[in-house]
Amino acid sequence: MMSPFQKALILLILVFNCLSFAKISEAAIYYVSTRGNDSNPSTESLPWRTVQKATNMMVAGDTVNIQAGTYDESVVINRSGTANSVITYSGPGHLRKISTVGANYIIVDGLAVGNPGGSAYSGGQIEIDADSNYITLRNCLIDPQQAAHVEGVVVYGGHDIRVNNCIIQNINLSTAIVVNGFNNVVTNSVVRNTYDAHAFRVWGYDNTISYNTVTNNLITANAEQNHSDFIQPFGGQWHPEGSYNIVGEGNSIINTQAQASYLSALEGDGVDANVSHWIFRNNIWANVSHCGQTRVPYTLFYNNIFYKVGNGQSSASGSIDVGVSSAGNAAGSEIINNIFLENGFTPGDANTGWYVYSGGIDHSLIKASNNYAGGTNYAANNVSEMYSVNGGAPQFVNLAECDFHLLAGSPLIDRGEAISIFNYDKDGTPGPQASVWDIGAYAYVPGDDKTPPTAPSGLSVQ
Ligand SMILES: [Ca+2]
Repeated sequence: MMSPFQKALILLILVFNCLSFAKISEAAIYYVSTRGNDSNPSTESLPWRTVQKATNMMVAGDTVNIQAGTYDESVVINRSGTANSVITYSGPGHLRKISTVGANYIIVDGLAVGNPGGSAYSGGQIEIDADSNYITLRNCLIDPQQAAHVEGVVVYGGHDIRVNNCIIQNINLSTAIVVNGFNNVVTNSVVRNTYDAHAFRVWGYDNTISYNTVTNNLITANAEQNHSDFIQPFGGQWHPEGSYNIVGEGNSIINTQAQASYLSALEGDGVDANVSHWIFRNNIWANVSHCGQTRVPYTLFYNNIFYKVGNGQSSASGSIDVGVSSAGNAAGSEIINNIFLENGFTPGDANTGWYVYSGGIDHSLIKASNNYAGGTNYAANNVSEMYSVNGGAPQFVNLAECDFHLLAGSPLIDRGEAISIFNYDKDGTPGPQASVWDIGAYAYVPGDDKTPPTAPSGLSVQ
């Protein structure tokens, strides 16, 4: 029988042990260098040689600093951090490939990733498996150096994946970023210099593609792919999980040969996956050679700008083709508060200089209103828009530089319809300004239009 004193002593020892245990789990910082050795202690002066050594050793809270140089490694990350103690892989080193397998709470920051050995292989340069969640890729350069059929980043199905401020380039006959799963975001990144490749393919649900720049997506003469898109989902036998509640917002797709979009609900055997409810808002498509299309129910286009989209088509087209075909039916779609200027095969054509309906889609199932179409005729193509602005100069700050902010005298100010599901413009300016929405991706902010001020008069020197 223990005395009260003995019991208290044992309790005290237990508490002390717990505190001691907590104290020893401090985060470590490791170093990897091309001049290192994996039997080193991994200090800055005595670093490891391989990133995989770090991958095998790190626990929650640890960081590895991968120093400059090329590491001919395809690293597999399969150990997890926690919500409060992530595992961080920090650059600037250059790896061949990174895969996560069942890993959570990982940050990959400032690395270059892609094929440094020059040999091609299938898959992506960064692959995040379906059992990996809470993964952040940021400030990375992802470059397969035109190796055919190699993707940049592939998210196979996890959630809470973030790709932020990365550059993905030199993608050939593949896709720069593939997203599946849910609650995943690709933002503030650049996709550039691709060859017969798509910038984005997106499946799953509640995923967001925002504030990215897509430019110089080239279509070569001997492409084995018949098209190249800014963004594409499809259903059918290959993707029965579908693609729905997807948001594309604030992106700039500029100076590129790709299609503006290519949204089809059905492909392959016609399995009816749920591909629907896509939202495009506050995006700019400018100097995009090929038009977009949607065959997806409830594709919502709000406050976008389409300028010189589809000028490279070989036949009549507009900027976006909203219709019905074997690929699906865009019934329920909405086209509101957008700008259409000089689009299509013949940009001045009254029928095709803006958006078009195709396949005999029932116009009454589409809501189109409050759009601006420059120099074209809204009475054409059997479309009658309510509250539109048809023709006249839109008065942008600098059209030649694709600065689509509105000048004070623009006829697009206060001509938009209030949209309930978001309330900001491409700059993040809360909208509507002055209580009434404007047409286009930028809300007019009084006094912020760069209009040369009127010279003051009536002043005198005292
Ligand atoms: Ca306004």
